[in-house]
Amino acid sequence: MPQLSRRSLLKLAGLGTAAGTAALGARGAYAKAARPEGGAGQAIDAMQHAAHTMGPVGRVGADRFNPTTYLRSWNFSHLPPAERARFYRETPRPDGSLVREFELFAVDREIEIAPGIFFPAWTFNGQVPGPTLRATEGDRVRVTFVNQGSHPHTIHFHGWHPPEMDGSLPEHQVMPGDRFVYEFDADPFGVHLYHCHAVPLKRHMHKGLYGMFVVDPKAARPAADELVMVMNGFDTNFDADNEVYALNTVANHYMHEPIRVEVGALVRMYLVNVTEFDLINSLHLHGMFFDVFRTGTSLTTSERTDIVMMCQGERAILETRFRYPGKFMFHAHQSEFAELGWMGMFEAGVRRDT
Ligand SMILES: [Cu+2]
Repeated sequence: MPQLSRRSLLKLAGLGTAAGTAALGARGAYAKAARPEGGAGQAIDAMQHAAHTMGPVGRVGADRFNPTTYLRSWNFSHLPPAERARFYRETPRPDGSLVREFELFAVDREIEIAPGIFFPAWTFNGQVPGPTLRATEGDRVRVTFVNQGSHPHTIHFHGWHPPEMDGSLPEHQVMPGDRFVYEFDADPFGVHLYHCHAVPLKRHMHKGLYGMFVVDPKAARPAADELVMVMNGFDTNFDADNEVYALNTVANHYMHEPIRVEVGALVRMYLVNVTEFDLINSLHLHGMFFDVFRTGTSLTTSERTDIVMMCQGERAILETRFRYPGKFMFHAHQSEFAELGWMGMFEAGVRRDT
């Protein structure tokens, strides 16, 4: 079988221009018949062409993992109370802090990352990224990890912890069918991550075993509309190169379902880069600037910009207020990543008090 480049694979899959154009043949014919005469009609055709040269055709099923729900969910808050209690419990301590107990399991699962493109993932709790864990500085975090997968796995948390909790050494491997309890104090505050640290690391990472770990400062940050955003990519033909890129796993999801925010309200984005195989990834937001808090470990912004670049494992908190109503595009500023799925929209609306 001839070697496929990631470009030709994507075209076959309908993500690129060739198959996408064929799939849109009927729609193109309709547009042609309906278009008005003259320059304006040509402009509309040009726009339609531009629109279908980027991004997948069709939609990904959202019944198993919905990136819109994932955005504003942490500590299993998206689950009904009884089900949530199976995976997350909190117990107050005399000093006012909490013991936060989490149940995570590794399981092999095929996930849909672009319309009709299924990826044989290794997941935490059946989803990629894994569930977002959130604690307050000084809380006790206790994570019971059960490996229901087919390979040895671990959980490696970023943050302060003793060496036996690091999940990185050969003796830390949790074999299929085994369990391990990770326990440490949440420190420092910031936006962190957790991921499997079994070898080969890049395979275990890119297969989907990662998630966000947010630690809030004891004196809470100002109230905001908070969003969990993970930049990731998928090597669908296992040639150590990504064919699909996304924010929160599903290529172009937020193009179809823009992230709704409110004009004037503080929006806080927790952003992590877990993209494997590429040295960097980035987020660029159109039409505005945002404050950057690198690793989220300071309450003072270090930078005001409209683009932030990150190595794998790097993360930041981004804060902004939308000044104007309407749609604002955001995407990786590596154009190739954007065209292969890492692109989305915000839609800012004006609140109407009723
Ligand atoms: Cu692993």
